[in-house]
Amino acid sequence: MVNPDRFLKSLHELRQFGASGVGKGVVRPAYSDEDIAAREWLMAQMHDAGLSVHVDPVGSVWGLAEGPSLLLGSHSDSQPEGGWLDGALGVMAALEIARAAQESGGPAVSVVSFQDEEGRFGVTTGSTVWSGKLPLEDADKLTDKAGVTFAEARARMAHLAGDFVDPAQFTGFIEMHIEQGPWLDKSGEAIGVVTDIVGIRDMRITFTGEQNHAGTTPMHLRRDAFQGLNDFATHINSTFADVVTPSTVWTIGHVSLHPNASSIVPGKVTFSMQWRDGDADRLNRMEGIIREAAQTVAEARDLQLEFGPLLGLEPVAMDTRLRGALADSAATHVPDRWREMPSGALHDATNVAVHMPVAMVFVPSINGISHAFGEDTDEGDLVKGLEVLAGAVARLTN
Ligand code: HGY
Ligand code: MN
Ligand code: MN
Repeated sequence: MVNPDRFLKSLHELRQFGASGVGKGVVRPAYSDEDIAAREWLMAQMHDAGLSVHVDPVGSVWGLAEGPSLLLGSHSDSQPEGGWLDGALGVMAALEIARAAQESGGPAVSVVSFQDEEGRFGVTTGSTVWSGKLPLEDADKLTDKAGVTFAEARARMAHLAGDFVDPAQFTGFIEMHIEQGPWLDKSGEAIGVVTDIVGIRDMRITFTGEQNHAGTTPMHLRRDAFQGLNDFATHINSTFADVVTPSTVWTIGHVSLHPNASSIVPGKVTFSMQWRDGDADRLNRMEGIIREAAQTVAEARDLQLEFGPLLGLEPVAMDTRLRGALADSAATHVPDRWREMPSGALHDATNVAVHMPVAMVFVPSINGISHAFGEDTDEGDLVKGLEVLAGAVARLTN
């Protein structure tokens, strides 16, 4: 039997690593001191749960049961400004189910916390490398926004690291997560059983113009990198209209403007361009629009244009059997208060699907807030999620 109090206590304990001081916010980006300390704490918890503890070369932390096992988990790194549940919930639910399994003599449940799910370096970097989609040598060259390489960052965990874990020992993977959107909260439902996870593309774009004096440079002679970005954003917003659906999303979330001073015409801007959709064809068509829009703007404003590497993940459908076990369990624990739904957020499950059947279960996010300090979920709903997950594990392992 899972112990809801012990599960909630563990979640609150994990929150202390990088607690932001604003609400239940957390600042625990991958490979920060707080992230590494949290991972060391998690290793001790896994050990106490009778699991064999292992850290892989990228810093993902594994608690392995003996023999073939069902894998549960998520990630424990956070966004630069994140909440206490994004990722942490799936790892702590997994840990609680593993502890309960140890107390009752089964079933075999392993636990994972993947590293850099939140993409300080790539997109779900730790699980992407483990899946084999991204060779470690290529990942090592990725840089964060400050220019630190992935190789340098993961070296901070080298004293803990062993080899990659063999996926053949796992019979499937289930990731519990907060919804991070508004639908369950709005409808008053407690559980979402995920049907599929959207795909994503992510690319850095740089416009280089000419840095100059903001008082003396006539408007028609400027090669202003910021104005290039402004034109680009307006251009794609109108051109996408012919291609997108109401569930397509795109975001320019990070902008680095040089030299970022009031009295200087900016000479350079590097920004992130990210887009997501459930249809891989649409993602490709959007890429075409983005490249063309950037080219058009660069020519019109006499800017140099540079595209960074295109990172991405394909849309993935959840496994029917695992998803069915979650649906059965939800129908038992919260009859009439659950639904099937797609995931607009990315998850490690997308990468794990390369190796084994995967499924996901959501609990509501209050007001649909996530990737922000205000992220929260009613504790009653967290416990419902744990019970639905435990019920699915029992159905799959009996
Ligand atoms: O961005 C995402 O969807 C994930 O939370 N990293
Ligand atoms: Mn997450
Ligand atoms: Mn996230």
